[in-house]
Amino acid sequence: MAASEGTTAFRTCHLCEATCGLELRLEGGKIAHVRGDDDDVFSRGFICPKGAALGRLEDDPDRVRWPLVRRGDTWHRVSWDDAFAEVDKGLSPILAEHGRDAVAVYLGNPNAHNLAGMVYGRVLLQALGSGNVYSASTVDQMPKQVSAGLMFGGGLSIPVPDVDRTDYLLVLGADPMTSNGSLMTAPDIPRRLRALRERGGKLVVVDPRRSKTAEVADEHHFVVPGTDAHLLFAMIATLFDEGLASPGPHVSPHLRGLDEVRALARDFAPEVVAPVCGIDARTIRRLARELAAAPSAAVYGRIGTCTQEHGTLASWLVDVLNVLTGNLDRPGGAMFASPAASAPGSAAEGRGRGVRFGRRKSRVRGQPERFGELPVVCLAEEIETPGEGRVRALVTLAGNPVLSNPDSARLDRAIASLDFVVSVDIYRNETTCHANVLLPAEPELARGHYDIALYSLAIRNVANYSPPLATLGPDEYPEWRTLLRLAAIVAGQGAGANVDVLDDFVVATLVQKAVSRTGSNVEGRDSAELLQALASRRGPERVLDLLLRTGPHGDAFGAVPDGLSLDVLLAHPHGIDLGPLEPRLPALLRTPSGAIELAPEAIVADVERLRASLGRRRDGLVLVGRRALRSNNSWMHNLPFLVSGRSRCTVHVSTLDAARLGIGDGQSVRVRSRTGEVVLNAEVTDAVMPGVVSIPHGWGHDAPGAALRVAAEHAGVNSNLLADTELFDPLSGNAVLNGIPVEVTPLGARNA
Ligand SMILES: Nc1nc2c(c(=O)[nH]1)N[C@H]1C(S)=C(S)[C@@H](COP(=O)(O)OP(=O)(O)OC[C@H]3O[C@@H](n4cnc5c(=O)[nH]c(N)nc54)[C@H](O)[C@@H]3O)O[C@H]1N2
Ligand SMILES: Nc1nc2c(c(=O)[nH]1)N[C@H]1C(S)=C(S)[C@@H](COP(=O)(O)OP(=O)(O)OC[C@H]3O[C@@H](n4cnc5c(=O)[nH]c(N)nc54)[C@H](O)[C@@H]3O)O[C@H]1N2
Ligand code: SF4
Ligand SMILES: [Mo]
Repeated sequence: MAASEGTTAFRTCHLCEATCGLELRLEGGKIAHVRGDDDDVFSRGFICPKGAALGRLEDDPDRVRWPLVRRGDTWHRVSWDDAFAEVDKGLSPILAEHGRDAVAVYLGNPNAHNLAGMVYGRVLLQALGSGNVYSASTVDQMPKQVSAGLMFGGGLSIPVPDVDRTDYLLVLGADPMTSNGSLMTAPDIPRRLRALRERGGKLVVVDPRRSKTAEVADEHHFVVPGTDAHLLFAMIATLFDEGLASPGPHVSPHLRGLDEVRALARDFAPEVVAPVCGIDARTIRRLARELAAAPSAAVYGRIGTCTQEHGTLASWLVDVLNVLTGNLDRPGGAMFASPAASAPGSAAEGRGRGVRFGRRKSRVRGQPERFGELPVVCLAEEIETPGEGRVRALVTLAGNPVLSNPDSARLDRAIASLDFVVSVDIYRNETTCHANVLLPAEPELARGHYDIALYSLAIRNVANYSPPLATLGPDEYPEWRTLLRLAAIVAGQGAGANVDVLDDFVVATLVQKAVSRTGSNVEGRDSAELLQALASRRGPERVLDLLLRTGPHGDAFGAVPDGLSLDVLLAHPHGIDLGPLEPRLPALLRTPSGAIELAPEAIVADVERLRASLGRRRDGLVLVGRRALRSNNSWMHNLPFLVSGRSRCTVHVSTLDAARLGIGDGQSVRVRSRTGEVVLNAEVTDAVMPGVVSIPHGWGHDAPGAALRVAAEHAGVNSNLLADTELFDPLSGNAVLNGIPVEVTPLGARNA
């Protein structure tokens, strides 16, 4: 249903994980005004400045509107057919001569917010068959995926805090008041946190910065970056010491490894941990007791607990604490969503193959693959190091690794040295300026939207589909078709393959899987009948319809009369609320044992590293990040509406350190790490812990080849010049982006 002039339409915001409903005023095919949709079943009118900027993002004159081919430093507009022919010419000889691994792929964050990326990104990866798959996951949540995978058997079996019903929320390393939540889809976090406190609940934040979330909390504790695992272990030790560890009748029968955790925790007594993490032993004990005593409680960790040297251990201990306080999988605790669009249940409910890592290893460093991808800390060396299997070409899909990945100066040089780069992106930015061929996505309004990924991490079960509100212009080509054409090219079918045939094949394969899976709601059905029922659609919508209908709330193609389908969602433009989260154990488990693995072997083996760090005291400064409400990683800095005002790309220095180093507020300073240095202005503040400095990521928009006029005027510096590919969490391969040793020098000071 295309909207006509001067109409109101509703659409889920795709810009962050909160999935807010937007009410759009459309005029002349453009977004004239955006406000929060009061009737959205999930967000009830909430909106943030990014959502409000959706129209400006669509109309940004710097957005890439047609395919571009680069020859040297000049860019040429070409037709779509010529662009794909160019890709074929670039990639096919490399594949033929050097094999599949010679072409790497980097998937950026917006793929998780985009139907095309969710459905067809995987098809492209399969067609390519390269071992060199990288994504923003290893500068983000990989530690949580690894810990959840080992504990529950699935990399997306991640418990989310039941914010609306909990009595006690302990937040570590997350600032949802700014980020609007992550691995926790919960639109309007400000209201939800307010409601928590109004019903007598308590909010405690552990963060080396007094974040926006810390400001609205009952309690905030500074923590030394990278020591959350120590702190959590000490809380666990307290629970055991005081006889408070009590997983509850619902979870206890499905638990393995409790005694092992008890034994491991012995080395982490609060008194031992206190000087390491910077939180005194009495407070640690009290927090543990409060968690145990609360009628319901949830522990939640995010970027700060993931992108650090003990990321997997910290992510694991968050859920161990949820288990030990009886809060896993119960209302008000940490629960699992039941997403409407998901693959049908596996054969033996409550048991599975679990997760296995390291089926292949990176060529240079021998880093194991996890969930089919290698850590981005390995990407530059795989490009630079000569020999069999070297990466010679790169496909970037909605990613900006030159700003978002560690040691970015080196990565920038490495990408520039490649034989061929093709990028699918909406901007010519710091990364995509290296592309030989740059393929734009269609305008957001010209495509449908459904958050397949984010609803699997939502604090309520919700389903909301947004149909396209505009038709494609003559130069516009849908991203899903682009992904399939790239898949055809790397599969050796040439630039002119018939995408519709490929798409039919993709759907037929998925249908076949659904009907042959034991326990699915269409088990044993005739796949031709199902395909027929889906036949009125194609592309992502057809796949979505299938996932909805075979999902846990689905209509099973008629077998469940009130069940969901895409048609049902179309009749509900404000979404369908499927209710609060419900307990899902033990059916959700996919571990080989059929139990929750509280002490997985790989994780237990890494505890030794944590124990060894107990004696360590940092003397110098360490760098952490931060986000700002009006930013979205690296890519929304080209909208005046979002970047106006004071520069946000400053380094926060504590009052104590500033006095010691002779740094004044607003003074220019140099921040140096092992890998690089940046020069920027200091903000002297009590909101950051002594010993810690903070710089936001996603800035540094001064690349000569980029075409971001507004961002270039607000360039800032790239904090990832300071991040080090040698610093990573060994269990997940995730980069350490918080807790990087740095030196800070006021500029002009005589003694550096
Ligand atoms: N130091 C430090 N570094 C960090 C972080 C940190 O906290 N500190 N955070 C990390 C995290 S959590 C993440 S997720 C990563 C993000 O890392 P990346 O995903 O590599 O970077 P983004 O800045 O999200 O870039 C997204 C790209 O997608 C493009 N894009 C937007 N919409 C579309 C679309 O619809 N289609 C296509 N094809 N392209 C689109 C944008 O133009 C942009 O180029 O950064 C990480 N880097
Ligand atoms: N406005 C805005 N919203 C966003 C994004 C954005 O760029 N801007 N990015 C989106 C993306 S991709 C993601 S992944 C999410 C991230 O969502 P969040 O995790 O909520 O993001 P941050 O605001 O970076 O919060 C991380 C916090 O961890 C703290 N921290 C750093 N090191 C440590 C540590 O060692 N221990 C502890 N306990 N805390 C530490 C930092 O000070 C910071 O306050 O946000 C999403 N939403
Ligand atoms: S909070 Fe996220 S989903 Fe909601 S309007 Fe802002 S950017 Fe969009
Ligand atoms: Mo992220």
